[in-house]
Amino acid sequence: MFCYQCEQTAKGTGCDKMGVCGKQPDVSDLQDLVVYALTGLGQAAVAAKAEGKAVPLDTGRFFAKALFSTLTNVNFDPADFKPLIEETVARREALAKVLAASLPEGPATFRPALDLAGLTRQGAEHGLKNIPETNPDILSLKHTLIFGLKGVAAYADHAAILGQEDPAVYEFLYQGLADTFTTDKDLGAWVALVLKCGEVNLRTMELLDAANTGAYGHPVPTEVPLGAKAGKAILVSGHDLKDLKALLEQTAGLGINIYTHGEMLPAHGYPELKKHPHFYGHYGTAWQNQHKEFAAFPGAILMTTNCIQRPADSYLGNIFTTGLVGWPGATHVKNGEFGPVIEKAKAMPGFAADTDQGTVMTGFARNAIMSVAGTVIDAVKAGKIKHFFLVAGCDGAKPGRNYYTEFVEKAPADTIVLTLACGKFRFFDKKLGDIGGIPRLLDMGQCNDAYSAIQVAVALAKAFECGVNDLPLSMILSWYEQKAVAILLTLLHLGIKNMRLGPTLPAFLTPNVLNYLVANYDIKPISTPEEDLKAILG
Ligand code: FSO
Ligand code: SF4
Repeated sequence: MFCYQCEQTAKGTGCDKMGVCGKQPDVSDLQDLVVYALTGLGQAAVAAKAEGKAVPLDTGRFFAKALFSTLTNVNFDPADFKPLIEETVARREALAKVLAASLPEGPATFRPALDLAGLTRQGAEHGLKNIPETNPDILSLKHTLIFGLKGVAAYADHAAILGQEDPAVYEFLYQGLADTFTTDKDLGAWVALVLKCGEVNLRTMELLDAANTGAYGHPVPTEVPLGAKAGKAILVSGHDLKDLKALLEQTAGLGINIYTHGEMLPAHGYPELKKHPHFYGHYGTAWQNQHKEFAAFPGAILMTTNCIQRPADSYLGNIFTTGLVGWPGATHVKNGEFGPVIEKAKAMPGFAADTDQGTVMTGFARNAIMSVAGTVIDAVKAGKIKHFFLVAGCDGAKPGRNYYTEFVEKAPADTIVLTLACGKFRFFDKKLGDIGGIPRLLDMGQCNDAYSAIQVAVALAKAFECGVNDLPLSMILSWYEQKAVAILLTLLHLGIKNMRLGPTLPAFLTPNVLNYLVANYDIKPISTPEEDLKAILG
């Protein structure tokens, strides 16, 4: 195995014995084989387009799902990858049959082994290091593109689940993976292709925004209890709002309270979700704390997407996976049929008593912020708001991530902190007060709601008649997995400069590629909160 797709990669260079995330070598090799097989399907789809032949829309949907299953902390179950590889090849063959041209030797002619052991051996021969490329900088960009495409695939899958699709997104997924097996593009063309991935991701996040707000309404500012209510309980983690909605409907009137965990917190702001009286509160913090937090939860736990960690034996029997998530030994439920989760919650003790642990606010997505845009703009003009910080991205276990907590604590009282994704759990319950009625800490949502932040930044730039880079706005980003890579590429595509990125820089960027980003975008690693605040606020 060799994997260096996420921030916590071993020694900052790559996991090659076993994943720091818990991914076993066989799963890593099988995931590489999924990507290899998808590359072949991508080549077939590109060839079909060139011949004017249609690629079924559901092939795009499948492609996104299969790629999503290889993201960090999504699926650790080897058995789940065999059917994905077989379906990929079957779909490729169906396309190959109608093509006039024959497909090149390689991923497009690959024949999968018949059993899991054989597939694992094949996967070991088709990893990231086996992609045809002699120039290390171009190889770095090819890997960046693969990881960015994984992020796009995740958001495309979420959007498709709620009925929002754009064939152009799927076409880019096909083309992007197919291009990793070409050798005719120079460094400049590869930089352009990687930035194009950011552009396609923006479109994908736009689709997802339309999907979420179309199905559940625009989020509204909402106070969410952090304590518990006496009674039976189910905890829902991940990003999938449709699963949450289905569970809320299936538990109506049963006396079971539903709690969010991790990235599901912003779900409390959606009118069509918050209307359910038993959608109670939020439990716990970010994904890397689940061992401790899940072990103490007295009800069933449902993982809808990443980030799952190896469940401790004490709660393996209470945790359920759905969608693309998998863990060997954890019960997987399909098609929104949550009966087993509900039965487990009924059989478990639930919370014995009410506990008060305060509240947090969420629901400050673009619509909510735009509705007070006039007040915000006046406060900036009157000098009451000096600066905005977007402190956003993922959380993780590294101690260096305390930077983000301290940064928010030390941000001066005349500044506003916008946040999104699971990195917010480093400071989400801080009471930062308000500026003329505008809360100083605004939770805009999940990682995909970076779309909301971009829309707000563009609207502010318009109001102040300047570019986004000229606004009193700084981006302080934390990254962990491949959705964050896709968002970073979107910000680069938009020409955003001066971003600060941590806790460490991606291992998959070579020094030359990094230098290019520094020279053209002034992107910098985080230093200390004091130094960075001083440099930003002058
Ligand atoms: Fe976090 Fe995990 Fe949302 Fe990621 S829970 S780390 S970027 O999957 O998706 O922010
Ligand atoms: Fe290592 Fe991250 Fe890959 Fe897991 S996802 S194997 S931690 S680089």
